[in-house]
Parts: sequence; C-alpha cells; structure tokens
Amino acid sequence: MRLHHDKHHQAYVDKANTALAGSTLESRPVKEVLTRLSDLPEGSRTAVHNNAGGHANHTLFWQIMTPGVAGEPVGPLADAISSTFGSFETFKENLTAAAINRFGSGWAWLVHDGSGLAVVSTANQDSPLTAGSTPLLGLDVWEHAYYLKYQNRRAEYVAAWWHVVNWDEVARQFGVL
Ligand code: MN3
Repeated sequence: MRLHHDKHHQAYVDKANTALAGSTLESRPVKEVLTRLSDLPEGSRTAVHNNAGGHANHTLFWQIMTPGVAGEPVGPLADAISSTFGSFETFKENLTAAAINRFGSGWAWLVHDGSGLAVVSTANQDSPLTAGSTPLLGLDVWEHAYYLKYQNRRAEYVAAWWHVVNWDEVARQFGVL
C-alpha cells in the first residue's frame, strides 16, 4: 500500500498536473475537472481523464480504509444499504462480484447515482464522477493494488479488503450528499 500510495498515486497526480497545465481547469478541484472533461483541448483530454481520474479514485480509496476494523455501517448508510440491496451481506456479495468480474484493470464502487445507491464497476481510472455519480466506497482492482502480496489471487485480496473498510468515512461521504 505504501508503494501504491507513494509511487502509483503520485504518478497520477504528476501526470494530471502536467496535462492540465495552462488549461482553464488547471486550478479547479479534481471533482470539477472530471465532470468538465469536454472543456479541455482534445490533445490533453485523455491524459486528464486517466490521471485526474486516478487521483480522485485513489484519494477516496485511502480515505475509506483504516486498520483494525471489521465492522459494518450503522445509521442512515446502513439503512440505505439494506433497503437498496436487501441486506448488508447481499451488498457485500454484489460489490465483491463487481470487483472480481471486472476484466483487466479497474474499480468496483458503491455510488449514489442521484436517485439512490448502486454498485458499479469502471474500467481503468474512469471515475464515477464523470458519469454523474458520487462514489462513496471504491475498491481498486488493478493488479498493482494486490500483486505484491496476493499475486494473481484477486479474490483473496478483495476478501481481505473488507476487513479494513472505514465505515465511518463511507457514512461521512454519504452524509454530505
Ligand atoms: Mn491503484
């Protein structure tokens, strides 16, 4: 995770800043950048899409993890998960399936799509923000996220990851919608 944070995430930040230099969105928050990609010159749009997406995705990823917890959500977030998916266990199964079935590099997400909660998956560093959804919980399933420790065993990584989800932070993301 340290290598992931210090090297992979840093590279997205550096490349996003390079691609945004001199553009009208250069000083805008990354969430705004990701919803205004069409305002960018065509020549830099793909680089911003990928690298600003990588920055936003990883920023949330670090926030929604914490060591030494294995809890479940409580309060309004727990209620919303139960009413949307039927139960917390079913939600976990859905997100796990989205993570395992993502072909190649990408992410599995719990998002709010404007009308309610949903589990979705995106390819590469595509952010749910670009599709108009707000990500509440994101799971990185690029091989760089797990290969050092789990090699090809993505399912083991996903199962272990559930033990470090910071539900207080996910609830905070949900609460400010
Ligand atoms: Mn990553």
